[in-house]
Amino acid sequence: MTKLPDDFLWGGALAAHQFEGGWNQDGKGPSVVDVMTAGANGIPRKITETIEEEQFYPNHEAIDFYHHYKEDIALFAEMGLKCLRTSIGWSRIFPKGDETEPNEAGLKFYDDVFDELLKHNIEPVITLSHFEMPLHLAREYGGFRNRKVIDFFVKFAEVVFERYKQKVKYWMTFNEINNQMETNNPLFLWTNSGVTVEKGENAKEVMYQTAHHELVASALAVSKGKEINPDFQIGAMVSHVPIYPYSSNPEDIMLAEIYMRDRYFFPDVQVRGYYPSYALNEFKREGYNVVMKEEDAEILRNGTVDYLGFSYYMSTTVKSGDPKQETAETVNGGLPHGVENPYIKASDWGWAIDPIGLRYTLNRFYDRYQIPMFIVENGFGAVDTVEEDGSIHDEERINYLRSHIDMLEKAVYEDGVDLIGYTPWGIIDIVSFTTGEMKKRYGMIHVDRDNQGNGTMKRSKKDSFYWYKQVIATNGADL
Ligand code: BGP
Repeated sequence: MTKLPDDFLWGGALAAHQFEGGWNQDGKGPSVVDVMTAGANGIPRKITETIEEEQFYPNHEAIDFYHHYKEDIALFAEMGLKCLRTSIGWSRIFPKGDETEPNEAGLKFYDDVFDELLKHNIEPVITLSHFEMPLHLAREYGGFRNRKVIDFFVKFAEVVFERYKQKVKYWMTFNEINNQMETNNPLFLWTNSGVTVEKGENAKEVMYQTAHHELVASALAVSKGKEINPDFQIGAMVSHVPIYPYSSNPEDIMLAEIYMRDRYFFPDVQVRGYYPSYALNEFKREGYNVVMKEEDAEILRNGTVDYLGFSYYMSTTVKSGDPKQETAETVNGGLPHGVENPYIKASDWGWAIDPIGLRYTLNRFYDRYQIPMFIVENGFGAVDTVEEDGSIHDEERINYLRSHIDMLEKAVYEDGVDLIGYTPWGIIDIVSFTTGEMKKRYGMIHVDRDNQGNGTMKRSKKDSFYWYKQVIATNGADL
């Protein structure tokens, strides 16, 4: 007897810019991630002004799904995936973003991909923008700082909703829309919104103004989608890293509570349809001038989402007292008061491994919002070893996924959470977002390609491929 509903959406998650390649094929324009160089563990990626000839850009070719899509989808089908989460490359459809007519070759590519998925009974779950804003909108308009970009995004959404309304039921608007809350990492505001903070500007004020335009864009897209097909299920998508208090010291408890507001701000607006009082109070207290139009409140109220999608990788912990000056992006999740949690271990990239945190997150979110939940990213980035005989024994990844699936099953079966699906991140090896590396592998399918773009692109099944196939075949009973 399984603990999950029969129609539970077992799947895998990907993002156009991290696996498609074909960055400039068939009319596609450059996106904000196409100018990001490779970094490494602890070494940030750089954002170049334009595409530089000699520079290696890991997302340009990625793993070339663009030319391997039939082979890869056949492998996903062999695993028994019920759904596949990926994104539509915004700049494949509108190369510059401000055109009036879409790029037909881009639309045709996704018609072919969705047809191939549906041929194998795999449900597409589509992210409209997964850090893939056309570079032109960032450079010429200033990204979502500029209210005009709302119209360009809604136009893009309308075109793809209309084109794929018979092929795609599950959508989400912006991937990890809340990353930009972490204003000490310029990578997030750039990839979320195509925005950079200029000298002398208040980063948080810029972020909130940008976020307001993006939240209005998300709500308008949801309303437009429901007009086009009332059966659409359109979600928000946030990155969630729960923040634990370091001790039962009330100072630590309250500090964690205050930090959690940063985690709740975006889903509060997208799920409830209005600004939370703690945010409006912050604007007033800090003197942030966030310009909102008369009609925005009604737009937000009418454009609330059907489900909450979120990524879960790790938890983080905060301790009251003097904030650490150095906020190491990984160990303490980039939080000034972040400290290591003495009860849990971390991955090679410093991401704390905490399966119970997933159950805790599901309970906190479900209790707060009372709408269906969808875990659309979860995974373990690690270095894999290809044995002499070509086999890949990725036990650590299996253990990570097994322990997290066990917890989501408890959240459904013991806690009564309404969970519609689970799509582990990087079902096939792809380019890491934060470092641009291939060696930080998440996949259950290995791709022969290294950090410098060398390799045959050969696909091979890891031990986790067979393990996950059995998990799906037994609807989560056999872990
Ligand atoms: C999330 C992104 C994904 C993915 C994931 C893993 O923030 O939504 O795009 O990249 O992080 O992160 P990384 O690839 O840096 O290991």
